[in-house]
Amino acid sequence: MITRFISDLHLSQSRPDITGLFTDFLRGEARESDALYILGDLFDYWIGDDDLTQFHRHIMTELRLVVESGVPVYFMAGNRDFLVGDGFAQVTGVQILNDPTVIDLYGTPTLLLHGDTLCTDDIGYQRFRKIIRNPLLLAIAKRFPLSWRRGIANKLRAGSKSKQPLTEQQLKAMDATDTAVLKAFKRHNVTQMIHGHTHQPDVHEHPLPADDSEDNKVALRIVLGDWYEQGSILEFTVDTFLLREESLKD
Ligand SMILES: [Mn+2]
Repeated sequence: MITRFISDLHLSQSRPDITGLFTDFLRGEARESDALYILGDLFDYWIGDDDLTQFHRHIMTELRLVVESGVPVYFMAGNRDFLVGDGFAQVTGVQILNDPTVIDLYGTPTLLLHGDTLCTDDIGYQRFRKIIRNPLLLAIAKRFPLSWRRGIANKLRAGSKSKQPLTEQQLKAMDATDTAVLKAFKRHNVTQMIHGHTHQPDVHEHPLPADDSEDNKVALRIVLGDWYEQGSILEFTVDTFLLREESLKD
């Protein structure tokens, strides 16, 4: 059987092609999974579980059907959809995971993160994250009227370049740093990590500091791709894995 991981779909009403690819995935191979993990930025913006647009209802129904087919679906918030909450979980049956979480992936302890906490060179972003993820501020923000939150989201969105492919320099500045990656491996005592956020799908091998008792070990870090010009799916089985793309239909 297969456990599947996806992230950074940035679903929005303005991209029916991506939404279509995702719903095809949910109606098809997702239902033949041991579990489906969504590691953040499923939505381009999520301003609260009370923002029940027709588009959001559609996505929630599709997720519910996967859960009802018997496949556990897990969601970890990204920087775009950290306001996904209990209301979303109740309607969809999706289980919310904290960032970070360690799971047992076919016998290997595996660290799951959205990935933004690893991008420590992006100092401006880390400062912004600290402010917007402050629990007190979040509690207040959730009480803002929906129309206010929509206004704020639209402003943030207009100022964001997420709709454009990033330059190589921008990508490097927002990539995970080796220091943060090694720290995370150590802190959680794992040698396998899966995350998204950087939109740079790849498989990295990180040599770990030498250990007296054993030979030098290597830790595996798999970075999921975004769903912008294609889909990106990580498939894990008991003995192997495959990070693959799914083409958009013409
Ligand atoms: Mn992100």
